[in-house]
Amino acid sequence: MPITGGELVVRTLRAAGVDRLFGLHGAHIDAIFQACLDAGLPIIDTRNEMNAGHAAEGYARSLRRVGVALVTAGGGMTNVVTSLAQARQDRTPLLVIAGSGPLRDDETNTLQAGIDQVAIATPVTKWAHRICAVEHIPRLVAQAIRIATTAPRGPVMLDIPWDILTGQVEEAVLGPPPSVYRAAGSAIASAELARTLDILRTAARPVIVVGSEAKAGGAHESLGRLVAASGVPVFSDFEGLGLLRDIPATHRGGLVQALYGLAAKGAAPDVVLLLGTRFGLNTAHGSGLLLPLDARIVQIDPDGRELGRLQAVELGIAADVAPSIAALADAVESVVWADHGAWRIQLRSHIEARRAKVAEGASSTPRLHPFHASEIVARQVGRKTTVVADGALTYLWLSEVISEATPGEFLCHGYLGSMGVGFGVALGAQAAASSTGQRTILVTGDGSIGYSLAEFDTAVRHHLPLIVVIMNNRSWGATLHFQELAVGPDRVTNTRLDNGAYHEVARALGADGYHVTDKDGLERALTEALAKDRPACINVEVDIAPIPPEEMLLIGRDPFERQE
Ligand SMILES: Cc1ncc(C[n+]2csc(CCOP(=O)(O)OP(=O)(O)O)c2C)c(N)n1
Repeated sequence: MPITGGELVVRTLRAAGVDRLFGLHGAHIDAIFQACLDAGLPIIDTRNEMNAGHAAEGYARSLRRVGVALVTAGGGMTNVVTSLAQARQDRTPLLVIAGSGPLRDDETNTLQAGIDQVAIATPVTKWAHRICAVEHIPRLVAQAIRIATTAPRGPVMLDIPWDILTGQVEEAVLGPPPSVYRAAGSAIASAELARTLDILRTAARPVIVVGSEAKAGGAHESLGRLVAASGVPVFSDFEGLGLLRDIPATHRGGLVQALYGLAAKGAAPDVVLLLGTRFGLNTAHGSGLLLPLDARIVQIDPDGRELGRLQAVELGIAADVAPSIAALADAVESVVWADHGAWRIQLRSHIEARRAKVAEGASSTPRLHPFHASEIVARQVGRKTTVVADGALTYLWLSEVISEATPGEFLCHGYLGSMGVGFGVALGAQAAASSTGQRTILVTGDGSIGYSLAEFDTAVRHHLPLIVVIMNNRSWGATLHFQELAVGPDRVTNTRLDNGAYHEVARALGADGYHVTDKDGLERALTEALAKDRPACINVEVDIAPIPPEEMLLIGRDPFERQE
């Protein structure tokens, strides 16, 4: 029996456990759409390929497995480059399958062709490859998934020409189907495990900081055991926060930014165990403001290039993070630990003092204060909520309250810091709800929502009841602040967004829309939207003036130097 290239793609994806795709149609990739139709493999079709990619990222990050996006040749492929770049920076296992012009028409200026898609994708992927024979599809699709899902995880791109997707081969020439879609990672070796425990055991003020590779490996249970048995409090970078959801408040530090200011109290951590956390923006670079320069640091990461990138580490271990946490958790029981109770209480009061300081600084403003709006959102968040954050001032305000809200999952900007990615990520997170049971709330800025307003239509068509809260300060907020603070208050240009009845756009596309201007209105709208099983947009008018503490830090100033 002959089988088409499109059918082979779908068969291989199915065998790898892929249960849905995200995409946007084009004739070049129709053979895959037809095969999905026959195989009953659902495709969530977005209104821009950028969001097909981001939705596949949101799905992958929520379910800790590969996410797949299907885009057409030419513009379809170039539209998804931001998603590839983001997945690379976040280490998200993403497979983008891009159609391309027929091989037989190579170099003939045919439709949507003539660009080297593999070359475009190469710098922003772990692997980019063109499939040039129908019978190679099973092997190369399996290889792509293996590369994407093996630590350090990341994106891959397969370019499949039109005539390879519509071409046929006889089943008989195919050979056995691929067997390995995901390679097992290797845990920390025993000598290094013993040294790590020794460094941790002899510390006076130790902390653990977890990042994306720990979460992607599903270390929730073993991290809980490690923390409970050792008594060492645990923090996370922006990518790892979802891992802390089951850690008791006594041991949960929240986002690593909470460590700021401990040195001034003579209480900086003396030992830091980094589990899949990479140095960079999340660690205030190598400044020592969060992770003291004289602390003894142990860093475990699957990528040797990350070890000691910005600060000296005493022990750098290239190993898969989740199995290493499991190995540490298994070993901690046999160690005699100091009582870190007083240290944990000191940390907790430090965290609470910061929260009180931010709350105190959030005095009355002409419009709703963004901190107050964030607090209201955080109150409605819990174990069953996935929070996606976009915008800049928006996520920085949210960062002051999100740790204590303990969302089941938190999907924020990573090191790419690209505005407008959130809607796609939220679509994917909500699509994962059939497995996770989570309800997704996207908290975003009025600038960022503009990239993806048409995706309310996607949410409506696919019955994805995500809630979009727009912190509408009528500006590209963070860049307006940048102009005011770094260039001069009289130099504000091209950063105001004075229109913005975004709730009406959502309504026009079939979603529910709310326009709110105060705390009670936001509380009511959120409660109502959460009670309904429909997509909703809550357009919240917030004040532009207040400066979040973390924005002060970003521009090199004391976070609490000035509060509006
Ligand atoms: C794709 C992209 N374009 C531009 C920027 C530069 N930028 C950083 S923050 C920002 C403003 C974001 O405005 P908004 O989404 O309204 O969020 P707010 O800061 O007001 O919370 C811009 C334009 C970026 N980071 N990413």
